[in-house]
Amino acid sequence: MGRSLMLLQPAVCLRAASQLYSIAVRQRLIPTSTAYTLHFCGASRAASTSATPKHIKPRKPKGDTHKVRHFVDYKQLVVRGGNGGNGCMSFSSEPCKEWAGPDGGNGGNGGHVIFEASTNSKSLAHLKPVVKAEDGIRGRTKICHGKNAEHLYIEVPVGTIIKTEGGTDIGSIEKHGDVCVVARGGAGGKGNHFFLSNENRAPAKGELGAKGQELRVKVELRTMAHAGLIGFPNAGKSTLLRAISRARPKVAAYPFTTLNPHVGIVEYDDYEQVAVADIPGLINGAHQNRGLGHSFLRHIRRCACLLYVLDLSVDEPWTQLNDLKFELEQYEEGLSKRPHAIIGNKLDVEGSEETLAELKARIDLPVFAISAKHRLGIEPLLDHLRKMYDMHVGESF
Ligand SMILES: Nc1nc2c(ncn2[C@@H]2O[C@H](COP(=O)(O)OP(=O)(O)OP(=O)(O)O)[C@@H](O)[C@H]2O)c(=O)[nH]1
Ligand SMILES: [Mg+2]
Repeated sequence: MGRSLMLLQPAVCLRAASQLYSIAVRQRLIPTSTAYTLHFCGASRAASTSATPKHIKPRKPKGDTHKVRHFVDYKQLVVRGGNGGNGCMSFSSEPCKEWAGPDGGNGGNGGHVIFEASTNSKSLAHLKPVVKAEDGIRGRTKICHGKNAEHLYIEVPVGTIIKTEGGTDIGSIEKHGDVCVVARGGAGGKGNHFFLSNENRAPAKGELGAKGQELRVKVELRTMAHAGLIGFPNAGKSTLLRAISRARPKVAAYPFTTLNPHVGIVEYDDYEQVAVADIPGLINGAHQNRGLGHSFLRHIRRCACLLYVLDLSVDEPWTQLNDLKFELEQYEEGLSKRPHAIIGNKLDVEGSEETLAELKARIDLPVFAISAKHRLGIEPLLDHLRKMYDMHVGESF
């Protein structure tokens, strides 16, 4: 058999192999996408040798379900430690030892509520409004001590800040694996056996378990995304986020379509991921709580870089830029001066090229002219985003 195979001509072997392959594909033994996947991996490796990492298109197609998940970066919760178990008060009496003495066991300690930073957790959406750790088990007769309750560990993203209702810091969690005890469990009560002494041979007291700590806390994220899209309503922020990531914020032709921030991930061919947040539209007077007010100016504070999205289809987009910067500055001094880039959107609209030329003449910063709807001019913008990310992310802000 081996000798006969060796005698076969290479061309015949190739033909036989291709026939076998086509039979296997037809019978679905090999997925038809294999060839494509191999080609894709080759392309991405070839690209990664270039100096600036390139943006790669999402590999998985977007799902066809209409489930939209928005990003939660702030929550108020009630946190309760577990109560301690009660100590037992009991006296032992056995057939041949009638006054055997006190035998009440101690109660177990209640569990703490502990927040643990994890890189697997990205948002605070999973936190329930009331978080309670388990109670300790009560003590029993025959000196049976109650079991201590397990501590309740809750995963939160790295960079979570925990404050009391009044604003006093409880703790902040800065790196993966760090923990912060938010509410302590109560200690278990002592049983009457604990109080046995030479002076008191029949202690008739057992302690109640202590109550667990109960607090109302505010949990917030220090960083929401590496870059935030900031602009007036209808500027096309959500359309842009849809074009560059797998996120699916709602897009519609009326203002305030986006009411909660959405975060999308832009991937590069060196496997770096840059998070971009679509922040609800700002209007004049937002710093005085007009429109959606302070709640989303707060989101902007949590972005390392800002991307101002201007609408080139309006008459004077440069006034939009000044207004946006003014609002940010009124909310927090220096906020508008964070590393930023300016995007002129809706380049496809008639007359926008003249507006763009005037915009460029009026401001001394480079403008990335794009059409988010038709995905034009996206590549240079994503290259610049990566440069900003490499230069500025990690700076304290
Ligand atoms: N012609 C054109 N229309 C666009 C472009 N980008 C967005 N639009 C349209 O502008 C409208 C508003 O887009 P959105 O992405 O919802 O705007 P937004 O900035 O997220 O608005 P809010 O969520 O209300 O703040 C939609 O009708 C989009 O189809 C573009 O590049 N060209
Ligand atoms: Mg929107």
